[in-house]
Amino acid sequence: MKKIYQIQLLLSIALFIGCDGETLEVVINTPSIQCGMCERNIEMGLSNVKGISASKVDLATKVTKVKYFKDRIDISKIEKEISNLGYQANDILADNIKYESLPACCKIGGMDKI
Ligand SMILES: [Cu+2]
Repeated sequence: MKKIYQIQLLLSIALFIGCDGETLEVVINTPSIQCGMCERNIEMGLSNVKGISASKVDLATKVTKVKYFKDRIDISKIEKEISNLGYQANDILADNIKYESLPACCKIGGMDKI
């Protein structure tokens, strides 16, 4: 029984890679995220960006995993999109105006003040 499970797992990995010709996944450091609202801000914001198929923010490790279509968008544009949402993405600093418009809890150190 265990063997069947392993074979199925291998098959599903192979299928995943096989169907994955067009999409890539990148892990972007988003060190300025503070809380659950930040997670939603980024995930909701990126869901509206053409060429991005999925994103998942991990608050604990402060990284954002992004799946994207490589022929429609690239990493530097994704970084820019995250910056435009008010958050740092790798070496790209957050857009200042957008950052200022974030709720206090989403600003750096904001969660310490609550
Ligand atoms: Cu937040």
